[in-house]
Amino acid sequence: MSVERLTLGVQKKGRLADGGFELLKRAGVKLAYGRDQLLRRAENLPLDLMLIRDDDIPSFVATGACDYGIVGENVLHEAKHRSARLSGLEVVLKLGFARCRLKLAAAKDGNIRTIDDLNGRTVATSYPGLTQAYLRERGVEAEMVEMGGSVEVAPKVGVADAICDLVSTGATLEANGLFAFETVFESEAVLIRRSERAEDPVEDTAQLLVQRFEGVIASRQTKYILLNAPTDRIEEVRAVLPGTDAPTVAPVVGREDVVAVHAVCTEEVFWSTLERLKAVGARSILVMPIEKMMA
Ligand code: PRT
Ligand code: ZN
Repeated sequence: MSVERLTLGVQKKGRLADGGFELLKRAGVKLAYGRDQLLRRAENLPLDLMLIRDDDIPSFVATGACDYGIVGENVLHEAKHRSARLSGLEVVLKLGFARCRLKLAAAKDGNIRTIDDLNGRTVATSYPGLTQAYLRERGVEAEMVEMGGSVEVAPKVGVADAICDLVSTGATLEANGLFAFETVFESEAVLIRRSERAEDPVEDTAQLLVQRFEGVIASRQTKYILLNAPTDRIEEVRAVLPGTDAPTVAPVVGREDVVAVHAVCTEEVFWSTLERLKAVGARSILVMPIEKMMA
């Protein structure tokens, strides 16, 4: 019996594509070479990627053209505001990349300082649903001016009084003389599917993929630390190690006063962490990335 193939909607080109392909690669998905512009076949799993624009991913998943999709939460929620048909989509997993914030911003030298100043004003955005809902919840009535891109130029050219746009580093706002005064929505890439999935023929592949994605996400921030510590200061060393509950302590041949410590740290290890470890007597400290993890 042939296994049903899972179709995963992925952005064809852009920020979500970059992170999505990296995630799939780290999850062990090998893509077969192909000329097809729309479908890419995985050669080692019953999985096909459908390469489309990120804005189309929610409706492709909702209609069943794709079983699952990788999309920004911003696009997912905006789509839900626009169409009741898309309310049956659910987030399976947060993927931890393409993080950004949808922010209200206005000219630094203008007279808009807070969201209350937006009453009776115009706001340029590619996210009118999210923006309008946020403002209405706070009792602010503003008119949305929908734009497909280059939203940051709207105040300068007189298209709108303020903007609501995605921000990651803030450099675009800065370059256009704008300042952000309110965060409307926080977003990252997510894996989505339809919530109603009676007798799902791709369930096994989906479970395997989700488990591997979880492993990749966990291993991204997890580090393996090796160090030598004075035997009588082991508790102090342990207190400094971030996000570890039970480090392994092993003897060092020929040394009574020193032990070797191995620990998996689930939190970020900073240079300052190493400096604090050194201050409590740790030496020969190594921090190594973890390639794969499975609980
Ligand atoms: O062609 P297609 O429709 O598929 O691509 P797209 O142009 O719509 O998407 P793309 O690749 O730009 O973004 C896809 C998704 O990435 C978005 O929906 C978000 O979920 C996420 N993302 C994360 C961002 C950003 N960060 C981001 N900084 N999307 C856009 N930006 C833009 C923003 O609109 C602004 O113009 O980058 C500029 C601001 O960046 P900073 O660093 O200057 O603050
Ligand atoms: Zn798009």
